[in-house]
Amino acid sequence: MTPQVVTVLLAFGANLGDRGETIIEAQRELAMTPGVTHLRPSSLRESIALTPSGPDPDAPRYLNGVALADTTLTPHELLDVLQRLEARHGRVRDARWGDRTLDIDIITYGGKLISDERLIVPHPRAHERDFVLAPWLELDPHAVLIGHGRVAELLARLGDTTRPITQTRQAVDHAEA
Ligand code: A4P
Ligand code: MG
Repeated sequence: MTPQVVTVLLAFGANLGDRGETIIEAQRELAMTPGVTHLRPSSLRESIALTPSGPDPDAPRYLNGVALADTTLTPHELLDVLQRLEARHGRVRDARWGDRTLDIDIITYGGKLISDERLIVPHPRAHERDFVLAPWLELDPHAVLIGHGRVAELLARLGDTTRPITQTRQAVDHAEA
């Protein structure tokens, strides 16, 4: 039986090290991962670090972006791949929402709702994050976040504090595994 192909939205964030290089390299590796095809990355934007006590202008700034991709991996297989990529790029898990070289979250997995001890999808905080919604809107002006509505309206309500970076849009090899 042919495995089902699902379109997913992944969010990338980094505020330590060479942030842009790390994200682009991780996207390249992901595009070459068996079971992942047609990775379509957004541009990267700079954002103020959001910490458990609110935005912190003194913390290292983040680069954030998202990518759509098609996958035949199950949600948990995909999470395993993403966590291996984070580890390979020096991610250390200490404080919640702490500074990091690379964070990759699953924002949506097709139209599926998932809630277990490892995975909550759609990502429970995506609707309140301009650094997720703004690049998503760039990729898909008609995007809808399950349970919250149109991404354009969510972002308009929230306001967009992210800043585009001047660096030209990253080229990711659309390597088909
Ligand atoms: N997990 C559950 N659902 C998911 C999902 N949909 N995608 C679990 C990925 N992982 C998911 O994540 C903790 C656990 O969440 C994982 O082991 C996985 O099983 P983590 O990456 O180890 O830790 P974290 O990222 O610190 O925790 P959390 O609560 O997921 O944080 P967020 O909500 O991702 O926020 N500020 C700016 N400007 N830009 C950012 O990108 N990111 C964060 C992290 C905070 N502040 C930020 C940014
Ligand atoms: Mg995370």
